[in-house]
Amino acid sequence: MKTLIKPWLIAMLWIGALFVLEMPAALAHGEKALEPFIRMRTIQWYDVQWSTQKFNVNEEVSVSGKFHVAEDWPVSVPKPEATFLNISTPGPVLIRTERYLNGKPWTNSVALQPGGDYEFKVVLKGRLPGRYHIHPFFNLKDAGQVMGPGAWLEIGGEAADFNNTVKTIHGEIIDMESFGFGNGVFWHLFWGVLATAWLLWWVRRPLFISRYRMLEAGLEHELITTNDKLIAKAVLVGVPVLVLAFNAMEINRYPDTIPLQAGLDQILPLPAQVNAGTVNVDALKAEYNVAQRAMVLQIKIDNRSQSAVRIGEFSTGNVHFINPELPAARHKPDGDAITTAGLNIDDKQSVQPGEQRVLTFVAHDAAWESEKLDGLIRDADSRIGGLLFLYDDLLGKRYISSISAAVIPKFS
Ligand SMILES: [Cu+2]
Repeated sequence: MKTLIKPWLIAMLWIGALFVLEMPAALAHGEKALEPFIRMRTIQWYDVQWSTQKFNVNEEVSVSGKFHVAEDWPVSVPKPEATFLNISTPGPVLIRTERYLNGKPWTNSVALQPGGDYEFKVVLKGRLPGRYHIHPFFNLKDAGQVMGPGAWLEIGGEAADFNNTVKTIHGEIIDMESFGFGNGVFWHLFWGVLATAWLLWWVRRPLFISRYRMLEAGLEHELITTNDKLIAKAVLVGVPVLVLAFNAMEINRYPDTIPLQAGLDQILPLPAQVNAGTVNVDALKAEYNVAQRAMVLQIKIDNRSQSAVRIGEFSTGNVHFINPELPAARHKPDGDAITTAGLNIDDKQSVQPGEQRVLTFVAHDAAWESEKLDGLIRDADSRIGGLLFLYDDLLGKRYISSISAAVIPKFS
């Protein structure tokens, strides 16, 4: 017996060890699951910053940033007519206290305009201590979630210290953690018991086969008794009366309430950026070199601004390719979005004011593969989209262009 168990034990240990080795891969939580063309050509995040990444329970943290809504919105993705900016967390580890879009308080869903730029800010409060990977993300109606850059947040302190009280419009202070909890439990139990009793009333009797036989024999009248009918009538009348009566009681008890909002907020994009019409960038073609993990993009820059500009950064799907020769482009990363110096431009000369120039840049990094963005070449919609950041040589002013092009894969 002993000799039989041993090999099994060893095999099990090996399998266990393999799972443990695989653990780092399991840390991700679906950020890369969405098709690359959706991550690259819908919501294009930039300048996303957390006010702090280490704070305590009850302390506030805010995440702010900008996003561009791609002009080249994929045809297979429903238009962003109802969208909601949310925060992805592993459970209720934070609570959201405030949310703003373009500086305006924002509670409902909003329609976004392709081509527009928006600025957001979400204020959160620490609830459960721990270390969590948190993302701002967009829920697009009928399309899914587009993740923004994630960041590790470390919440210290004690869970028991969390306090979540609000003042009602009548000045009463209530604890949001427990307010109405007993009421919620009571009504769930009440309807649960009623529904179960109704089911049991029927289920306790012989079911399908025997009833089918009686039906076949023409005895259907005996299937439903007078008691059945009486109870059915009582439920039919009793339930609506009960609902209406308790509703009337609650309205009486809380005469001034604000209903849950279900409208659509109307918030327009930021006023056309200062760069609109100043530096125009048009993507001419894109090639992805599979072996080198490099995207080669040919673009045309039309510089109508007052000073010379250079390419500083190309960002797509939360990966930032920085031109290492341009110090101005080296910015604080968006959370822990991938920032790499893998941006090479064939023509190092600045584009002069009034000049139009075609140039090619290469964005190369293993991130194309590790972020599963290279899956693009196997998609039915093999178009790339991203933001190109150009910098003014003199003032360091930044111009942002959303570019897109069809991608042709190169396998050698
Ligand atoms: Cu994450």
